[in-house]
Amino acid sequence: MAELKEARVPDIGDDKDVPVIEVLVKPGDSVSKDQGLVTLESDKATMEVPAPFDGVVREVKVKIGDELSEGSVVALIEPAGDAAEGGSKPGPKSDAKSEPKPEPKAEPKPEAKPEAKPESKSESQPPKPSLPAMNAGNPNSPPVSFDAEALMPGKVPHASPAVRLFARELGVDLSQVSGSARGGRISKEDVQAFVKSVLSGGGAARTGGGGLDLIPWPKVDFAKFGEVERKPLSRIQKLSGANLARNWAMIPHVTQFEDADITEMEAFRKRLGEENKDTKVTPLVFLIKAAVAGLKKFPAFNASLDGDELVLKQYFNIGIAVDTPDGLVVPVIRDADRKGLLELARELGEISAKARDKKLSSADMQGGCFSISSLGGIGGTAFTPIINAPEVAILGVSRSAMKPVWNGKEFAPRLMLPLSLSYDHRVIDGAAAARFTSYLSQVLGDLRRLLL
Ligand code: CAO
Repeated sequence: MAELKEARVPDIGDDKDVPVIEVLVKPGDSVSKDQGLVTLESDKATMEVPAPFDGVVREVKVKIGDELSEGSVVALIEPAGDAAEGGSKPGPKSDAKSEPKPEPKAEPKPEAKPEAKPESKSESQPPKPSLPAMNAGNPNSPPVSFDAEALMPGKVPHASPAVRLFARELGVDLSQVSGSARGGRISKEDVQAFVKSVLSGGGAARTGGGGLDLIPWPKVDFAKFGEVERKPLSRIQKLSGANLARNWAMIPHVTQFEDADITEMEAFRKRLGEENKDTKVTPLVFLIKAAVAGLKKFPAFNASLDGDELVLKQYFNIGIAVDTPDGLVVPVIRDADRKGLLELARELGEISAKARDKKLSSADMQGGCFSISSLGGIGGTAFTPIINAPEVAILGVSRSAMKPVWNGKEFAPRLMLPLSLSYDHRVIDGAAAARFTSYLSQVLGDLRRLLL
């Protein structure tokens, strides 16, 4: 066997520890130069790491979920003939977390973020030459990348460049295919299943309501009716908009409402705030604690759908929706079950500040199990939050208010907190949702229940 050479992650700009979301090759596969080996997805872009030369894959060094940075070794490839000029020799360290190559770069750095490609247009056109093709044999060449800016609902189905190419070859319109991979992403298997279903006659049923046969978005010349100003959406708005639209369209949402009596909790919160003047203790930290207790008691709420399986998580990471001037972001508080109220309050302050200063990394927003969207500081009596896929439920919190509550003898003034739990009805039944919100209400009404 000829000497094996490493395929490494090329220059991917400022991104670090970017998760692998797809492994596109396996040992024994023949690959040609620039063919995608794995797909990486940061919060900003999806990109394929290309093979630096023609050859046969002998070993794949990474798996889905590994986090890679520039220089990480992706695979060992046996080069085919002379085409191997661009390969580098295997080094002693070749795990997924291996750090960038030591040798200084002789050439000036290529553009860190390649220009966005309008994927929607390319769907029906032959594939354009990829960026690595312009930089033949250089393992530092930028990966094939399409900018997440282009991910607008209705325009671009969520799929990697390799899957897009595969679909184009089969003449499949990706907007007709449902994605079963992480976050609704369309995999090669989804395209194959779609083709099979069409060939067996199942596809015809789609026009009878199986797909989203939507009429086009209304095109209106608003200026005809009065003065207007045009303002581009921020990057965060585009990204979160695409995610929200997909989640709203794909998840059968139901929202369960409940009021929690937080009169005693509020008195305790105020005491805690007075004793810890340097820490802002808001009702949200109690909600995080109550949510964790709920997830422990009702494990289906701490789950994700993966095809025909439910992935039940044994960790308790809570996403918090944070409103920023540029749009909505959801940083994650990790291991919330192991943190006390004050620690949670401090961490909440830190991540909110980081979010508003645009300093959140993609790692800060990953790994969530369940999200809380609190509008309580602003107002409102109830709302229907959209589930943050692949989570299966989200808790909306509105503003607490003093209300007369019948205690069996008389109406007593109680501080009531409105809760709105949206859940994925494929995973959670209405009865389970009602039990979950009742439990949250009991815990918030009597915090001693957290000790049970
Ligand atoms: N009822 C009454 N008062 C509440 C409350 C509630 N449910 N929740 C918070 N408050 C109070 C707080 O105690 C605080 O009062 P003081 O200023 O007197 O201390 C005030 O409202 C402001 O709280 P806050 O918003 O700064 O802090 P928080 O911990 O409640 O929330 C954060 C933090 C980051 C979640 C919040 O600032 C935020 O961004 N919320 C918006 C989330 C959002 O946009 N969700 C919608 C998603 S769908 O589009």
